[in-house]
Amino acid sequence: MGGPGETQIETDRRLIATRITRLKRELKDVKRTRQLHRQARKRIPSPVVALVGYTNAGKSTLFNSLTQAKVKAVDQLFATLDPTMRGLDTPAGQTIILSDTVGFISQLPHELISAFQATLEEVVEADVIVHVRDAANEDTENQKADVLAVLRDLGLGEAVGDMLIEVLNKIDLLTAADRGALANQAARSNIPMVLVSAATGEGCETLIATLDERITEHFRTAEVSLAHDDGASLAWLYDHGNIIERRNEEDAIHLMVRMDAANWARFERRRP
Ligand SMILES: Nc1nc2c(ncn2[C@@H]2O[C@H](COP(=O)(O)OP(=O)(O)OP(=O)(O)O)[C@@H](O)[C@H]2O)c(=O)[nH]1
Ligand SMILES: [Mg+2]
Repeated sequence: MGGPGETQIETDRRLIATRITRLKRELKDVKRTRQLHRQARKRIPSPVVALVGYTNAGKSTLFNSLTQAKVKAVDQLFATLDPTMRGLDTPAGQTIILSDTVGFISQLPHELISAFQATLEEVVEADVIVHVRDAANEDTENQKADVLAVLRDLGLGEAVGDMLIEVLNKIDLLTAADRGALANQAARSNIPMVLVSAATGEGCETLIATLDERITEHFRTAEVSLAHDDGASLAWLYDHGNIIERRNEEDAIHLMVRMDAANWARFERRRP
């Protein structure tokens, strides 16, 4: 407790100040490890799926339920660096990297905003964004608006386009009628919407199938052959795509490249 004469408000202020200092320190650690594993990840040709959403929506629970019992080789790269990334093998035979993120909160204390945004760099680099929502929370629509506003601030408004998936979590807490209404809404939605319960695992298979579908549609793997003196194209491909395989042969450099559709189109335009 505080010194003699300290009022309750003063005590509260002091406790909050201590808490903010601690959170700032933790966020700095997060930022450092993320820089490290981002370098590690450059070597892994797998799409990254970021779970984003309001605080308490169930992102970490979903992260665990999607990846449990599936410890992948790629994890060895991350496990010690950052426990918030884990590999997942899908039924379609793809490996995806799931990334758990810090939840959004409205009216974040302004001292925390810049530190918080640093942790969201991860989201900007993701290939797919899964917006996890607490469908059982009465404030769920406002929370959604807040999260979408943050995504827009990150420059991820319209650009995210078809790589945004909405997950309506905690359906185990809903009445059958509410579930039915949500299922209807999901069926009419422009963006993929999946009903799940991270707690019971219900809907998780559908979610993974949806991820599989999006990623398969979006990314294409193809072989590219470059002349040995075409260093510019080579650098461009390393920058924009994932080089899965590289063979330097006498006639040319042969690459297996995985890239999204927009970048393939850009690459075609670059070629004479
Ligand atoms: N009933 C029910 N509870 C859930 C479900 N998913 C998560 N929860 C609970 O919701 C609370 C928050 O879950 P978390 O996974 O920690 O939420 P989060 O989105 O990671 O939260 P932050 O990390 O703070 O952003 C926990 O008490 C979970 O047990 C669900 O599907 N059903
Ligand atoms: Mg969490």
